[in-house]
Parts: sequence; C-alpha cells; structure tokens
Amino acid sequence: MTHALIVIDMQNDFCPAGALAVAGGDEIVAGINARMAEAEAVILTQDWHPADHASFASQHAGRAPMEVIEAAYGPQVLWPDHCVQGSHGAAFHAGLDTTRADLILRKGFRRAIDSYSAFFENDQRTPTGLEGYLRTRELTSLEFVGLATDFCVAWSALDAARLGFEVRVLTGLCRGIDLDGSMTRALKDMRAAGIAVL
Ligand code: VGL
Ligand code: ZN
Repeated sequence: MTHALIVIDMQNDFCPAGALAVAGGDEIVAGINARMAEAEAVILTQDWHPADHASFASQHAGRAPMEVIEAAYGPQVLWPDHCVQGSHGAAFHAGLDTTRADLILRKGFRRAIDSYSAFFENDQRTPTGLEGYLRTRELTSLEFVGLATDFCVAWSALDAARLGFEVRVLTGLCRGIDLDGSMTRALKDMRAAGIAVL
C-alpha cells in the first residue's frame, strides 16, 4: 500500500441522467470503492464550476455544446452546463464511498479557465496544488480511475507522468466521452508518455 488512488470526477452530472452523462459512468462506482482498500491515500476530485463558467456553451451566443472554440489558452470544447457549484449535479454519485477520502480537490472554479487535469488548469500552467500535496506526503505512485477517460482522467495522468510520478490508469474503472476520436488519442498519448494503461 504505497500508492495514492486518485478518483476523477465521480459526480452526478457525469453519470446517466446527468447534464454531461458519460455512458456507463455509474457502472464503475462499486469497483472504485473496492479499490480504495488497496491504497495508502485516497483523493477525490470534483469538477466545480461557477454558473457562468466560460466552458459552458450557454455563455457563448450562437454556440452549441460540443463545438470547439479558441480560448486565450488554446482550443476549448464547449460543454453543456454541468457541475455547477453546490448543485445536485456537482455532488458525488450517492454510491461513492467518500468517507475514505483524505483529500477532496475541487477544480474548474475560475470562470475564465477550464481545468480538466487535477494538476494544472487548461492553460497547463496554473497549478491546483495537488502536486505539492502528493510530494509533501511522499506519494510518488499514482493510480487513476473515474470520469472521463479521454478528458479529465487522461489530462491528469499525462500531467502526473510529466511531473515524474509513476502512473497507472485502470481503464476498467474509467468511462469515456469519445468526442471526435478523443478516446483513441487519449489512450495512445498516455501509452506514449510511459503510463501503464491497464
Ligand atoms: C470533464 C468535460 C468537462 C471530465 C469535466 O471530468 O472529464 N469533461 N468537465
Ligand atoms: Zn467541467
């Protein structure tokens, strides 16, 4: 038991009936709970947006969800409104065992910038603080599960590998959005970065 289990965005809005539902998102809850027993530390992330977040298509006149715009920091997918701070959609899936969590890390709370990764916001420079938390606790081996494989899980795992952590992604305990080939690309990029994609 030397690794941290990092559970990405297991929230109602990413589960069936949610605002940005990922197919089968709720199927992985029990498996994730079971996996917590194997970890030295359990960290949960929570996508946590203000109601007028710039990643929402509703904030851009004439734009529809899943269109891509050019933000100041690069391409940004426009999403349906989701994970609004304090809403039911932003809450964790009711079946998720949150009692085991040492840390709940919220991300995406700045209006003008999205944050897929648990380490850096989408400008790939603004830190969330997670790196410092892991380093000061001497947690060097990380296991990722959760939603969505091809966005928040992949971006988090890729940043972790770049930062020098030993990284494992349990794809059986992840589910993806798969937008324009994003799933294939994410798996390929993770493998190329030396991540153990299991
Ligand atoms: C996510 C899109 C927008 C995710 C979060 O958790 O993968 N995807 N916000
Ligand atoms: Zn989001």
